[in-house]
Amino acid sequence: MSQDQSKSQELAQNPARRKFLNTTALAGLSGAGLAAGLSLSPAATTTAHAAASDSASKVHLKPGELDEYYGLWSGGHTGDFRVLGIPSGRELLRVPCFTPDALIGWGITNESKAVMGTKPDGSLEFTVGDTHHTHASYKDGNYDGRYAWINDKINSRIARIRLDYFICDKITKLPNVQGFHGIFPDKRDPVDPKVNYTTRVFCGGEFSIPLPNVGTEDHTQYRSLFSCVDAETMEVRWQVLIDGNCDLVATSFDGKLAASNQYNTEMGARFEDMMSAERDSCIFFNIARIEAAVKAGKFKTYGASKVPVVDGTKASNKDPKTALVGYVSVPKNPHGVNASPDGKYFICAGKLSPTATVIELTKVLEWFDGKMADIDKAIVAEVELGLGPLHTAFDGRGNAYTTLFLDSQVVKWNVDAAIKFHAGDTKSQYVVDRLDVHYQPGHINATQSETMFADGKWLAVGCKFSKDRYLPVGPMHAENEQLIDISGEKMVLVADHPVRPEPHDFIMFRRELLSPKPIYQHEEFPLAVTKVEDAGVTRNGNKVTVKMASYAPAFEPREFKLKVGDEVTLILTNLDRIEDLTHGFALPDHNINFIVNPQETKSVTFKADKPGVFWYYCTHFCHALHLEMRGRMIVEA
Ligand code: CUK
Ligand code: CUA
Ligand code: CA
Repeated sequence: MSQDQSKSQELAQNPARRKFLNTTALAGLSGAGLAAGLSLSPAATTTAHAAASDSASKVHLKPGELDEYYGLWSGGHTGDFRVLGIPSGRELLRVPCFTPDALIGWGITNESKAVMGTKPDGSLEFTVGDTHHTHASYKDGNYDGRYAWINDKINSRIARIRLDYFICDKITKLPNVQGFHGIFPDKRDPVDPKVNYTTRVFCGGEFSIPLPNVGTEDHTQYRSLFSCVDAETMEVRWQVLIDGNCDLVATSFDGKLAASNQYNTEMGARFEDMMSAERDSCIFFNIARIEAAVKAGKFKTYGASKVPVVDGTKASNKDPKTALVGYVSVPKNPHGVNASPDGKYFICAGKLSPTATVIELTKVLEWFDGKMADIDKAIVAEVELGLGPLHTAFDGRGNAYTTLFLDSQVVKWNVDAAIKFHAGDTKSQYVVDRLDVHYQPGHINATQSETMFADGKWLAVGCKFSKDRYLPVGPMHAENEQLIDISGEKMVLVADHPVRPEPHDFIMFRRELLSPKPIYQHEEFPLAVTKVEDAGVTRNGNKVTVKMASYAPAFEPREFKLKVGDEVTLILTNLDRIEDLTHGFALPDHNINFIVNPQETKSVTFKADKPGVFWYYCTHFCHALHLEMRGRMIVEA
């Protein structure tokens, strides 16, 4: 064990040190220390290297071998959604949603612009995004392969990714909120036992704003809302006005509760104010009661939004028997909240407190039933783990794995042992293992961790700093996604995977849970050009429609004529039926580039604003005559 490790172990096991970060945090934050905390321990690096050799062969896939798990990753402020194979860590796909993408023509084709949202002049409303959390739809406590959702923190949008085609099909902007951060689908309906799958997605609003947002300076008037989006229609069903703010979100397996950690119960506008209280909250939403209140008309609306907003403030929810929400006290500026796969607990990571708080869900429900007067009695453990706990994953064998941002460690701890320790059994050794990671970890997840089928095989850790782990490429460093074998008692670091900055959250699940389609169906596309004979040009005044087909190695029509000033809508269907046979369509000097996958149809609309010959060509190497796959757009003056 390295010196660092034994020091943290001692800190973790010594209750007398419990509040030590609370008193030092302010001093640390104002200096450079806590912000990055980048002390590097050479001893720790050696330990990791030695242990890695045994498990390394499990990660190395032979050529042609497939990964056992899909990983769905957020892209952070690149605004995208990524698909990785695990355990290899290979990036397989990026799915654009909030930001344009030149490969597939996202933000260029009419169909993608309709999903992204446009201004009256037809240009995109937003071209930036900041994705943090991605989660997939559930059925019977496991992923069902229908959808994933991802948040855009900048513009408070939620995107849905269809997992049959791995494309974004809907984006919704949440009204009345700013800084939409945490997101989590429900896992079944709280009332209807037949609805054993996801029908809602919950969204936490992190920043508080005036309602309506009229630019008031007095921040004590600002409010945050918790939102519920319909998983199918993607419309916002309802919102809850709360005290404080929302950070991350978790949901119970019985569908009854959703929760969000709150770091700013102080409602401060500056960080000093946001960390002035010793405790903040984890806020619990009683989904059935909220929906009954909406049905009964007990709501308000704000501004232009028609979304019903119910009152979840403390003042209006004093009686547990009618309360829509309950506030459980949690120390201090908590960050991640995660649901244990046995369905019993939510675990809040303390961030500025070196603790994790374990909240028992049946006790929260007892409070809502009026059987327990003090909701804080739902806390069954509050144990020290180390410095800067952020997020927690599970192995399905009763252990939790929490990232310690400041300690640059992952700590493996046993939930039952922690509960015993909290109950007074000071001999209960809840810390099972510690592992140094490289460096400053944020999100963590284990294979199948957030399902009832957590399998305890792999743990991935999203390290925010990679420092010396890769060839230097200038001032910006790759981030370091580390893979850890958790099949044994001890954690074993097996691999570093560089990723483009900066992913936050991710999930990993068994590949059998997905069955993506190899080619598109024509029925998906109302504009499809279903056979070569349907290709051609029609004109209505200066509005021209070009119906085009691609089949290797040609486009049909091979050429078409326009007049300067024509407004052209070009519809392209890829008639090839061979899996993986993609064609591209690029048009010089008109800002047009997109691809069509087998049997897919896309369209673009543009102005023929200059005379000339413009060779449209296939960008995607498809055939021995790929370079010859081109045609002429002839624009006459
Ligand atoms: S937040 Cu990034 S490390 Cu947006 Cu999930 Cu915790
Ligand atoms: Cu079609 Cu290259
Ligand atoms: Ca706080």
